[in-house]
Amino acid sequence: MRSYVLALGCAFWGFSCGVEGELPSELHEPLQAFDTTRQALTADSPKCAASDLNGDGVVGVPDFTILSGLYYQLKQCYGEDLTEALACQEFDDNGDGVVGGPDFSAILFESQAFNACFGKTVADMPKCAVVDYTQDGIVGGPDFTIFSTRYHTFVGCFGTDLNDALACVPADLSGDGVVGGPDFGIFRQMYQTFLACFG
Ligand SMILES: [Ca+2]
Ligand SMILES: [Ca+2]
Ligand SMILES: [Ca+2]
Repeated sequence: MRSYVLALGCAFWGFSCGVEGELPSELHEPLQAFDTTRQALTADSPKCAASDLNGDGVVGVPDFTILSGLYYQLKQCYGEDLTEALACQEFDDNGDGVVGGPDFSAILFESQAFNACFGKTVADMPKCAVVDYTQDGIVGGPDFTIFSTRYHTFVGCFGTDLNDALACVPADLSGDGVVGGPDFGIFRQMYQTFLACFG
C-alpha cells in the first residue's frame, strides 16, 4: 500500500498555500506528491550525504519533513533582518531569549571589573583578563572604547525579545543576517539535490 504526504508537499511548495507575492517566482512550482513507501539509501557521494538531514544514513521522508520545516521558516521569516537581534544575542546572559534585568548583572560585572582594572596588567591581576578586550595584557584606553560600545549596545538591547528573530536564524542559510532571496536560492539547490537523492 502506498501513501502520499500531500499536506507536507503543500506546506513545502507553498503553491496552493497562499505564498506571498514577493517570494521568488521559481518557487511557484506545481505541488509534488511524495511516495512515503520509498526509502533510498544514501549514496556514497557527498552530494547525497548533504540531503541526509537527520543523519540516519537514508535520504527519506524524515529528511523531507525537516526540509519542509525549513521552507516554512523561510516563508515566515522572509524579509526579516536578524542583524540587530544577533548583536543583542550575546547580551542574553541567562539564555531566556530576552535581554532584560537578569542579564544586567553580566554587564555590571564587566563594569566593576573595568573600574578595578583600568591601568593594570593582566599579569599582575589575572581577573582583569575579562576586560582586556584587546588581549594585549593591559587594561587601557582601547579596552575602554570597546567596553563603552558594549555597554551602549546592552542598553540599546535592553527589553529586546529575541525569540522571534532567533527562530528565524536557521532560515538564514547564507548567514548574512537577513532572510531573503539568496536564502531561497540556496534552499532551492538543497531541494534539487534532495530530489535527485530521494528514491
Ligand atoms: Ca535574558
Ligand atoms: Ca588591552
Ligand atoms: Ca541570508
